[in-house]
Amino acid sequence: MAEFWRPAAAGVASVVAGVGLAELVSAFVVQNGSPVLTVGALLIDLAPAWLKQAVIALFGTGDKAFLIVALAVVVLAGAGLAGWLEFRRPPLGRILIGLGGVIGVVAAVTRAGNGVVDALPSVLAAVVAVLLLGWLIGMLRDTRPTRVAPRGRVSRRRFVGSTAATAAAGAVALVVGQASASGFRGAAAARAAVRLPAPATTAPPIPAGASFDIPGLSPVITPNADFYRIDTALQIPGIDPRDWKLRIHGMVEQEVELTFAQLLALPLEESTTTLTCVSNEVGGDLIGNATWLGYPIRHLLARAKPSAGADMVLSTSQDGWTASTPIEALTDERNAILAVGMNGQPLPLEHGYPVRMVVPGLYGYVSATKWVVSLEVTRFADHTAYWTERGWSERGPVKLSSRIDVPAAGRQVKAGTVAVAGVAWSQHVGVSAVHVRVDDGPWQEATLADAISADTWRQWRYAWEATPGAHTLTVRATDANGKVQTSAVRDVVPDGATGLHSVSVTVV
Ligand SMILES: Nc1nc2c(c(=O)[nH]1)N[C@H]1C(S)=C(S)[C@@H](COP(=O)(O)O)O[C@H]1N2
Ligand SMILES: [Mo]
Repeated sequence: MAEFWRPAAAGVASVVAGVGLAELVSAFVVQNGSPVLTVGALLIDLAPAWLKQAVIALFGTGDKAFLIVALAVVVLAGAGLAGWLEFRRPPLGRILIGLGGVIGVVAAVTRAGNGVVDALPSVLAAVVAVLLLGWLIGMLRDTRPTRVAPRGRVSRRRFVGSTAATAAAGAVALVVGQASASGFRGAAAARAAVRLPAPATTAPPIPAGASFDIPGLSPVITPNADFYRIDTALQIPGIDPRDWKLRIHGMVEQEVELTFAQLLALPLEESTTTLTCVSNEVGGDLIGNATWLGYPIRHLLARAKPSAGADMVLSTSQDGWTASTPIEALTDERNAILAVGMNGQPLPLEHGYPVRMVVPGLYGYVSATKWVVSLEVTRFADHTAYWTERGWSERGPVKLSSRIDVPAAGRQVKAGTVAVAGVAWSQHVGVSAVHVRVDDGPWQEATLADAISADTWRQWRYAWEATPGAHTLTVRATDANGKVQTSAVRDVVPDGATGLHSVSVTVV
């Protein structure tokens, strides 16, 4: 076993150095070839719906950090194995590293918008790692005693020092490369320079009665920094707004092209819309409400004149992600927009800068394309979108739901009057009532805050006369059509969770 750890360490050091150098090269020379990010992105694309859901359920918006850590563990284990194999049976270790390089090349060239040059960092990583492994394993062999050199031709210490130096150099290159991914920095600077025009139509003011002042209750407008983030982008697309263009094409009479400057020159409208993820579990936090600034997509589609047979618009992000939206959701009177602003700021990079879609009433995966660059008018029969190819439903209307924010689950509260409060939503329909039940008691009507519009969530509160003991609170919303939120428990796959949110608390 003694001769497992030394060759394994040589393998790890070689691979860290190869990958580190490649990250450095992809930060400064070849933009989109980062082996770590492209292989991670390939894994995301290959992941089935249940796996995506399991990772989001476990790690929430930390799903990407989890992926990177998991990938690192697998790569390092593979590198250790390669070192050991190389020591026992050369050139098996170098062959294993070569195979890893092939995976990197495949991942790099199959990314949307990538070309053959983007394979260079992965090729470089593999070549450098193979050479270093050959060198380190050769040195390790020379530490063994021979007849002419009874204590070995090379000291153990020199092998250990070389291995450590190789690993350290690789780690530094990796960190510097990651920290200076230049496309991203450029986009941040360009965003800082954006001056949004004043809206031609302002959003209806938020009624004073839309917010209750209850600690722990979600604010009615979610600050940008707290807004949930869900997407497949390990590396946020860095788009220079001067290069941004939207193409509207497909089954249209007239193709339309729009630059960022042209978009900003249009009469922009402000609207407040609640966005929700289909992966949001009952009671979950993958939901937020913002005031958006944008231009109605229906006006742009009217310019393009869709053909009669079209029933879907396939929107594509600059990184190749796609969503299929029923065309009527983009042409009817609802506020489906191409958004450029979020709560008075240019869109944050992670929320789709410079331009995204926001469509009231539909889950994000079928409507809210960030970094959007293309709208293809087409038919559901002719095209499928990113998540529909991975087991999620073709249609994704948001389901009526409600959540208890306070008291938080597991809390201890004092007997007497306790404020129970939360939010309820049924985008594009509106919420008309919320009821709360204590244990198996009757449903009691909660007080609703004023609605901003049918497209936003609504706060609610209920004054509970709490008696000592363990209690369970359950919430249920009713929409503007009189439909009551179902208690039937359904999983998020394929088209959104149902069931009622409950929290258990102890009253003392
Ligand atoms: N380009 C791109 N846009 C995307 C996604 C994505 O993976 N890539 N995810 C969608 C999903 S599933 C949701 S729920 C919303 C989330 O938007 P947010 O991150 O701004 O909250 O973005 C949508 N737009
Ligand atoms: Mo989502």
